Amino acid sequence: MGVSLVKIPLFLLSLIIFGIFEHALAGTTRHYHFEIRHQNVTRLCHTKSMVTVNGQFPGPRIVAREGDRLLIKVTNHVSNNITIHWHGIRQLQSGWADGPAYVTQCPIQRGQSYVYNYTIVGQRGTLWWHAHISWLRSTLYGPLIILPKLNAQYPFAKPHKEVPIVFGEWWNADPEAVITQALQTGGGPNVSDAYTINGLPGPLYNCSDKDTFKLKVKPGKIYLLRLINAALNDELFFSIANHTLTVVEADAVYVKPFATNTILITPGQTTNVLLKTKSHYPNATFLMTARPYASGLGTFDNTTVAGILQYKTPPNTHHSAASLKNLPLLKPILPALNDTSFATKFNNKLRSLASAQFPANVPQKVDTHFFFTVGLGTTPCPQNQTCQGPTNATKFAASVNNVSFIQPTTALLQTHFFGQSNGVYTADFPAKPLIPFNYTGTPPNNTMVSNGTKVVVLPFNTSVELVMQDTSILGAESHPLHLHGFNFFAVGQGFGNFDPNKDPANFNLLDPIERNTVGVPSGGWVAIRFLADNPGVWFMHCHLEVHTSWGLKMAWVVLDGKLPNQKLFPPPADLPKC
Ligand SMILES: *[C@@H]1O[C@H](CO)[C@@H](O)[C@H](O)[C@H]1NC(C)=O
Ligand SMILES: *[C@@H]1O[C@H](CO)[C@@H](O)[C@H](O)[C@H]1NC(C)=O
Ligand SMILES: *[C@@H]1O[C@H](CO)[C@@H](O)[C@H](O)[C@H]1NC(C)=O
Ligand SMILES: *[C@@H]1O[C@H](CO)[C@@H](O)[C@H](O)[C@H]1NC(C)=O
Ligand SMILES: *[C@@H]1O[C@H](CO)[C@@H](O)[C@H](O)[C@H]1NC(C)=O
Ligand SMILES: *[C@@H]1O[C@H](CO)[C@@H](O)[C@H](O)[C@H]1NC(C)=O
Ligand SMILES: *[C@@H]1O[C@H](CO)[C@@H](O)[C@H](O)[C@H]1NC(C)=O
Ligand SMILES: *[C@@H]1O[C@H](CO)[C@@H](O)[C@H](O)[C@H]1NC(C)=O
Ligand SMILES: *[C@@H]1O[C@H](CO)[C@@H](O)[C@H](O)[C@H]1NC(C)=O
Ligand SMILES: *[C@@H]1O[C@H](CO)[C@@H](O)[C@H](O)[C@H]1NC(C)=O
Ligand SMILES: *[C@@H]1O[C@H](CO)[C@@H](O)[C@H](O)[C@H]1NC(C)=O
Ligand SMILES: *[C@@H]1O[C@H](CO)[C@@H](O)[C@H](O)[C@H]1NC(C)=O
Ligand SMILES: [Cu+2]
Repeated sequence: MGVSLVKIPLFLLSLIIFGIFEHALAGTTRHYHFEIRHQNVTRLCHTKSMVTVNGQFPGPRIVAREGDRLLIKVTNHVSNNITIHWHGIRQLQSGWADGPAYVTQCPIQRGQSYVYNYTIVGQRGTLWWHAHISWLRSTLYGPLIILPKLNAQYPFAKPHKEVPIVFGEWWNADPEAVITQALQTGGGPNVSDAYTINGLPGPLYNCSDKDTFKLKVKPGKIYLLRLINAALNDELFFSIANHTLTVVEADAVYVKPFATNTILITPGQTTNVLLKTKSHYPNATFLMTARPYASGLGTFDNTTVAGILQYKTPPNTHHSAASLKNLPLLKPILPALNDTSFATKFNNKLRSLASAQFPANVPQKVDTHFFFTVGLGTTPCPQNQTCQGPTNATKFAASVNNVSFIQPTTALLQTHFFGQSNGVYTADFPAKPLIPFNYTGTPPNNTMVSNGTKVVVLPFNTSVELVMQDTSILGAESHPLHLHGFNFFAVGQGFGNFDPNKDPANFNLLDPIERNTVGVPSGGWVAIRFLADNPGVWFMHCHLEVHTSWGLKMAWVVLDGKLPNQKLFPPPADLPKC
């Protein structure tokens, strides 16, 4: 599939560099080619021609080491406009490679190529890549694995094997048609038909037995599972029957290890867990399952994806292939679909490792405070149309501080860099709600949102504290907010309305979790801190794709600093044009 002549020498070249010169160099340059093409894929007895990278679904795995440079040439052969985002990569001074469409770049149009060029600085762990335009990430996604520097150790037992486990969401229909229709009618989009593990829905769906992910393990070993939630619209619980998982990393940051039977992972988040297999061959086969944590009122896909954990039998044992089949299949018990109490307890267990080698550099002083409401609202139904939003007379919308973001027709970063932002965006994004109300109380009568392409401008090195407050305007709901260009520390969270007089006293400034995507609790708030030390334009949005489509997004513009290493580089020559 799509093995071009150009590809082989480059591939060999990267092998040679990886194999021979890696020992000598501080960082290696790794080349990848992403050819965007259609590929027919069948799941649940439905065949779809889907947009893929290199004909693969899920897409190829990128493996690099901390300190490496990645050069990923993306060539678009399909009629959809494409951009790719490297989710969680800091992109220090390389904002042109970040990827959100119309924020850091114009899309790559059919027949065009763009080389994403960036260095991985001070990060190691599991991240992922995905398309960042419309709903194309439903099929365009894959793991981005950053190994520690050569000879560096994990701060936990060396695993016998490392296995990416990527959760996705499958529609029998074309997801692009699903969101186009939803935006037109103003109603909620049709929910997916299945969840997937590494692209496979598993045996709990009709016509899906053969599409089951199997993890074959040996007894008495430690496996590192690299969990990635690439689903579009659903936070997920995940568990393996009769096995305990030890969480060791979140969003490519080491955490204080803790054991749990079930993990919660929002879209956009990654979690590394250690799975210690049983010391002897067990008398059973085990299901691993995932299904949603759903806090909102809307309908959602409430189905369950399953994979199989199977112990490999050594040769010459009484366990024949036939007897293996007859083993009981044990199923894990997952929390209820609306178990907010589990979600809260789980999130409270996540702490930065905060060791001498991996310190938690929590900003201790704050230069600027922000308070953003996040949640759903409505826009008017156009005349002569019936709409399917609330009361049938409106369309669903979503906003931050009541501003529903309007996507520009040119990229924000370009207009910022060249001083041409006039008429493209305004720097008046509100630092707090213009009209305060009881955010988690009785909903206000007026649910209409305002709109605009508004940004916050931050001087270089501003220390930011941002409280994100869920609203109950159309029902409380957890929102996984993702910030591009930075990791942040989640220093506090709570239910109800944030109280600026009482709540900061309880902030954890010692070992809070450091990450790039955090769940704003349903009917509650989360406080984050970050240092704006990366010049560029940085998108922030809900990682529930439907909320992003409805406008739950905004951008931060971080200005250059004075020193050369505090400035954004000029754009690469092949940056796509609008
Ligand atoms: C997908 O299947 C359709 C119908 O069988 C066929 O016409 C088309 O060529 C296939 N596309 C690819 C990329 O294989
Ligand atoms: C990648 O970016 C670096 C830093 O800007 C630059 O020196 C290098 O030439 C770029 N490489 C390619 C292949 O564009
Ligand atoms: C699995 O867990 C259940 C409930 O804890 C227990 O009864 C059963 O013995 C376990 N089976 C195996 C094979 O570990
Ligand atoms: C394995 O299962 C068989 C049949 O169910 C049972 O007789 C046996 O005791 C089990 N062995 C262990 C170690 O659980
Ligand atoms: C899932 O949703 C369907 C349709 O709303 C409902 O009939 C079914 O009972 C739900 N299943 C579970 C496990 O909640
Ligand atoms: C969760 O859902 C169950 C029914 O599915 C309901 O009885 C219960 O009240 C709900 N809990 C919360 C906290 O909403
Ligand atoms: C609404 O429909 C009527 C009758 O079909 C038509 O006369 C009118 O121009 C339409 N208005 C708009 C705003 O489209
Ligand atoms: C909206 O329209 C649907 C279908 O036409 C109807 O069932 C429902 O009662 C309406 N809801 C309201 C609030 O008018
Ligand atoms: C906000 O609404 C909640 C729920 O109705 C209520 O308990 C709370 O007292 C209200 N807060 C304020 C400040 O009015
Ligand atoms: C909101 O609507 C209710 C019922 O329609 C009405 O009683 C109330 O006065 C309204 N409140 C405001 C502030 O307009
Ligand atoms: C934005 O708000 C203006 C003024 O309320 C309105 O006319 C316009 O239709 C809105 N645009 C969108 C895309 O919602
Ligand atoms: C692709 O992007 C270009 C530049 O923004 C735009 O003009 C064009 O309409 C887009 N095409 C599609 C199919 O969305
Ligand atoms: Cu959301």
